Amino acid sequence: MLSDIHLGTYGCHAEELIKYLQSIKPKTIVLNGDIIDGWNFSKNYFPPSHLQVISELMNFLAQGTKIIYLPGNHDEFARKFAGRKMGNLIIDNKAVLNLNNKKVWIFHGDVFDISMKQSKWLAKIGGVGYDWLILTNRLINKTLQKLGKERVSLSKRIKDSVKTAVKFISDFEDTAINLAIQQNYDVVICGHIHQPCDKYIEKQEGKIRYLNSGDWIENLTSLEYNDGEWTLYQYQKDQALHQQQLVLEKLPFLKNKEIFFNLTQEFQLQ
Ligand SMILES: [Mn+2]
Repeated sequence: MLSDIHLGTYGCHAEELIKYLQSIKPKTIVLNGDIIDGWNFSKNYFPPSHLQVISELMNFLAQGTKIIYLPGNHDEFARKFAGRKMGNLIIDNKAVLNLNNKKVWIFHGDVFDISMKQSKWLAKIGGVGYDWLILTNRLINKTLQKLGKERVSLSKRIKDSVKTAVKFISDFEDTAINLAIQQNYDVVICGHIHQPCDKYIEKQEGKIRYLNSGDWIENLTSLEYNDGEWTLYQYQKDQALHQQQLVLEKLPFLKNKEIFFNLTQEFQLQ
């Protein structure tokens, strides 16, 4: 189970992920959201290593691995295909699995994140960069001043939200845990908050195991299910894989010019 890969952003550790993907032989892969970062797609940053991650996933599909793709908020365009199946690929909003007589509930988790939904534009600006934000802020304030209105501070709002990040994480986990207990699940698995986790919680109302697959920007983690056991994989602790050489795809990725040539050569266009 992988989540929050954020292909198409500078932060994504695609090369490490390729090594990891080449080292595993899964029967099923759950992609739990924010796999491709659509918000940043317009920046046109998509290096060969990022393409190869998609290629590796396609190889898995071709070899018979089932992929359950649960889109997140950064790849929400794919949510339009929820409930669709294409060979071994399933796209949906959530997955409910029965593993070893345990009811497992899997979803990305941005559904809890109402504050971000309300200020999605603010989160997007945050992704573009702080400098740009300050410049925009200055411009807005100049305009506001001209109109005789009070100044606003967008950057402060973002800083404040960083301060509350710790609270945000525990709120997120609590919400997921309480809901999952209420709905009689044994295990609940999320992504979204980029905070890998594996913990058992016991409350009066019931008990639950909360898992989070982390991300491939900072933590480089995944969740593995083998012989009835969930474990948290951490690339940073995997010395064997660190030493392994990166095997890049034998097929060279085509430049735009070559793609155009291949496309047009039979048609004698010119
Ligand atoms: Mn997310």
